Amino acid sequence: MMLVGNLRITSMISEPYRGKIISNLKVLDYSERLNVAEDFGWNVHKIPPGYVLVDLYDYSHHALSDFQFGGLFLGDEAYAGSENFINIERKVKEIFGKSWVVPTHNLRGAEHLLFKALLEGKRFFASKPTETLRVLAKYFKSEIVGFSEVPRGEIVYIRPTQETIRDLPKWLKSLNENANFVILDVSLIFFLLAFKNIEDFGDVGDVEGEVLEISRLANVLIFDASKGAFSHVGALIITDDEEIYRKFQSWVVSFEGLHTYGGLAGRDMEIIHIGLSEALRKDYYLWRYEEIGRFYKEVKNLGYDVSSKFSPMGFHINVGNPYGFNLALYLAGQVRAYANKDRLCFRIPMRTYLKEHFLYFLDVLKYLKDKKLPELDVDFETNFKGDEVLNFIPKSRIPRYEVLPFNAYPYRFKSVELLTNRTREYRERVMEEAGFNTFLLKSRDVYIDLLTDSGTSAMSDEQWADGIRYDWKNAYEYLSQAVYDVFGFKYFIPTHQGRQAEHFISQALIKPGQYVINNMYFTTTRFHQEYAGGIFVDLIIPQAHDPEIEHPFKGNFDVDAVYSFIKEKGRENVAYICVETNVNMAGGQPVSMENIRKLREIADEFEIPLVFDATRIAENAYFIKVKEKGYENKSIREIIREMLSYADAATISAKKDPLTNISGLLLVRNPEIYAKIYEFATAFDGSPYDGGLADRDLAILARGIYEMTEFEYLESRIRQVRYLGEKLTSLGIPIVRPVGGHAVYLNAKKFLPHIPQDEFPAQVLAAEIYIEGGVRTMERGTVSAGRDPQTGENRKPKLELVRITIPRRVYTTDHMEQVIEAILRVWERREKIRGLEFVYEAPFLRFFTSRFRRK
Ligand code: P70
Repeated sequence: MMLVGNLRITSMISEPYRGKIISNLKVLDYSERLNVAEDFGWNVHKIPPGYVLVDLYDYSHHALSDFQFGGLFLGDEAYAGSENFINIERKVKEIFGKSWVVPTHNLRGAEHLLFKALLEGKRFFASKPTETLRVLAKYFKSEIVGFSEVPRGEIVYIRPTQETIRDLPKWLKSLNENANFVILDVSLIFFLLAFKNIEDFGDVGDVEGEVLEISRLANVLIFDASKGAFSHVGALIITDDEEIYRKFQSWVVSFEGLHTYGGLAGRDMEIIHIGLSEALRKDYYLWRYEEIGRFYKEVKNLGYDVSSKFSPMGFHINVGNPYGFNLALYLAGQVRAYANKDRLCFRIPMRTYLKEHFLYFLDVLKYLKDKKLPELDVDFETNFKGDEVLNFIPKSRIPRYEVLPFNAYPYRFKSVELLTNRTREYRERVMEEAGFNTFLLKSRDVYIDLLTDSGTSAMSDEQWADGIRYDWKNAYEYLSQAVYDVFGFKYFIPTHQGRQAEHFISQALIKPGQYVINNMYFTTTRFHQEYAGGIFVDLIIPQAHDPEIEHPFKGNFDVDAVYSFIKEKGRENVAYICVETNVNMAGGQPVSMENIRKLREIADEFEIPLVFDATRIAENAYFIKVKEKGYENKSIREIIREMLSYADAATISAKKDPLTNISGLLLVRNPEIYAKIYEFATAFDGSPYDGGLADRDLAILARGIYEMTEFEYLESRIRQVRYLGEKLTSLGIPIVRPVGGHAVYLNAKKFLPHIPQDEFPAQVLAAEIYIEGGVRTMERGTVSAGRDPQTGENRKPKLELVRITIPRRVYTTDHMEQVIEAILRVWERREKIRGLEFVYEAPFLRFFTSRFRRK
């Protein structure tokens, strides 16, 4: 924790994972919430999760890791001798040191078998039995006895808790010495030990060693995989005693499934196998402690009567009317917890929600602090069966609540990629090995990868579903519909990437020697214009070249200059005007609708085409909506439609705004041009109906085109970028102003004024940021600009920048904090940083592969 001026950077620890697949959240209005609640008998527990924004009802809906998701497809669905089971056996032996494993469909399944094999009709001692164990004990006429003294020669069941975990080894030893038979529930053992160690000495410690030691002291272990192994189902019974194993084996086949799958799909066993490996990673426990701990502290600060401690799965508050409270939570905030007797439990799923979701939940709790709650009666008419199915009848009118604004991320993580944080010394070494070029780092050595927003988005579950569902032919039709609905174009071809679309349109429209007028430049766009024989011209407003000038539409053309240029050169000498939306190299700066309209007038007057690079058009439309007069009440889709209504053609790298990992588009108005690009597509890309892409990628793109127009999504995305930029500014760190759409650009000239451009200040700055925080950024300065072909000297661009590019739906605000911390550390020692010199200079696009050393 550190203090900077009056700005406190509180979180030096962020999620050790990033989003891989997201699930969109849908905000309902008040009357919809009322309807839903009524439809489900005013019992919030019964509401399907799809209608809930932040769902703390059940902790077992974790996000799977990407490897676990992959495991879905590695399920060996054979009836007997499954490969996945063999994997589990191996892992269990490694972790718990025991050889015999019986899988069951979940913990209840495992507890059931405990009774059949060991406990039925018997008296046994138990510490903190689960609710289901109590129910089964009744059913099997067993007697559960609590104990404070160590018994002798008895069966003893122990479910360790935070209170008992410290004494557990001692306790187990004396139970052993007194010849007891010990059944130990190890579902939460990693978490409990890790939390204990964090509390005692601030670190996770040697949990692996402790687990081995503890398991050695028990006869039978049971393990709930939905808690300890990030799974959704499944449990394991583990023992080293073959005779006991045989008992379980004979019962498992009667109640669960064969002893090598225990009522689980092969894929679920694979998820457990991979989850067991992940349980050995320490960084998650530190994060989990932080995540729950700060939510707990804030709820306590609000004055709620919280449980004395928080556990690895959550905590509870004591309230008088938990069911009424939960209903109020739903109506005011579309959130819920788990109501139980006299308490409300916050059961927190793992790797699923982001900090803002918890902050939002806190808003709702704060709002409800002294509000009247709905009074509910149980409706006994509806065949009372228990908390999860009963209906309520409101005793009186349900109070009317305000709808609190939901300004958290409008999605949650469904699958995550685990990240590895290396030590500073390690990073120092690999950065040097990579020749101080961030392009040459291995991605596995990067903690937070902000190299590009291109192809790095997390797809939604709907995108995945569409990718699987649509195949040849109907995928193309789906895409045609999306292109028409959102962009308003009938003629288009998909391309494998944006640069191929640039290739085709340049070839179709440029005659050698003609000018092409642009707003600043993008490398690939400019390359293809010049490759087609065009002469590149930049007529962006002059303010765009000054990082410090605040201008709402820094991507605008200098329209007077455009007009005079065409007038002077003659319209036959201008191929087209190329409008880049949210200009990348200027800092993600938008073009205004007014500017576009004027360009259209010029294009009409001279009869030359207007071509868009619409790669980041949704983000541009967002800025028009929030900054330009007359657009406040227009939807993003309407704004995009209007922008493109002025276009004769558009190229799109769909790896950016349209939320795909691969693909591009070329949209054209004129059927003759379409005929031309149709031919190009056939020659260079694939068929004109697929652009050389897999069919699934067409469907994924179609879905992404719709999703990118959701205002709440764009708002949360741009807010994240703005957060990073504004916080850096408040710390005095020089960036390109104002903060743009997809990235924050550090002004390296000002950051490192003592390093001349010939010694590559932006290059060295990017390298130092990696070394400090494992954060990868991209140089956009002298190295990228290359050499002047005439003089052979380094070109010295006005903008010497480091681009910090934010992938879409992947990183969290806590990650941003970590990025700020890394940059701040470099800032504090900036005067000591030296420039670089080439070790190897690549002949083309030298920024990709050149190597450097410190001067
Ligand atoms: C980036 C990427 C790609 C891009 C773009 C605009 C405004 C077209 C394209 C090309 C990737 C990149 C490319 C070259 C150098 C560095 C980085 N921009 N127009 O990171 O599209 O990549 O799909 O062929 O930004 O900004 P594609």
